[in-house]
Amino acid sequence: MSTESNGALILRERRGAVAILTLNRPRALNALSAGLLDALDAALDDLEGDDGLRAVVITGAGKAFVAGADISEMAAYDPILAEAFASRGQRLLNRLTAFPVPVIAAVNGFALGGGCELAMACDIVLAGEHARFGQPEVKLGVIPGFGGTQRLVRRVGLTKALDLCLTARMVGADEAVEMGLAARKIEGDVVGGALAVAEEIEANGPVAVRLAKRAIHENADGDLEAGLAAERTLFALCFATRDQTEGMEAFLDRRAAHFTGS
Ligand code: CO8
Repeated sequence: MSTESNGALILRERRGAVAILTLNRPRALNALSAGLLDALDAALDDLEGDDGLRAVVITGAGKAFVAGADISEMAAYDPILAEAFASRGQRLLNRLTAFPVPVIAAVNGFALGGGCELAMACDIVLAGEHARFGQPEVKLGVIPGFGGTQRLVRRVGLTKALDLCLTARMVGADEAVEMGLAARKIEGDVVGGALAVAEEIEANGPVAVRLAKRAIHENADGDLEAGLAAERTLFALCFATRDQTEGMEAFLDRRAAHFTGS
């Protein structure tokens, strides 16, 4: 627990079916303190049971997305506290990956260490013009602890993951997109860009979107046969939904589909 008040650590905004969570410790470049991790967990608790929710956008206040775990808190850790903090962060980031609706990282600035790890735990990473990604932990004499050594390999492959984690160099939006760390570069307002991406998602069948996210994440690390079997099951499940009937009828009638998410 932290002595910080959780109240203002995350700004919450609702735009129709999309929730925007703004990490709000700009004077510390939104560094992930224990209090900020608690506040993010609490925000997810509140959003999780919300049936009208179609996507979540996560961004940072000020010039950073998140400049990493809070170094002033970590400096005094012993191995026991470090393990507990890494577990805490990993559980929270796993929660984002497993979150029922798509989570979009609108990376407005520095996304370093735990910030890069947070972005990678999201489904779609959007890089604003000022985005700077990196895993600079080795500069501090430590290694990534919120999943960076694992998720970065899965996102960009061994060659680039080793490059970033061993040199601690930062990459901008263009290079992040080129290496597959970010899905798209957004010129101008990155949160506006994220809302536009959320709108693209909202136009699709809500149950299908959830199941597609699940099929991809749950089997990303397994073998192909197990993944294909899981995909078949979820594909079949779509045929128990009104959204499937509506989506296919609308296509055949040459009209827009009106999905109900059921
Ligand atoms: N933690 C705490 N405070 C931070 C952090 C941070 N990660 N990053 C920046 N700040 C603070 C600075 O101390 C400064 O505070 P103050 O004004 O009180 O001195 C304020 O934010 C502004 O920062 P700068 O003056 O340094 O701003 P610049 O624009 O000059 O530089 C940088 C921006 C390049 C982003 C620079 O701040 C920087 O290098 N920050 C640290 C980045 C970093 O190393 N991140 C990795 C941290 S380790 C990590 O994330 C591991 C995750 C897993 C941990 C699990 C293990 C237990």
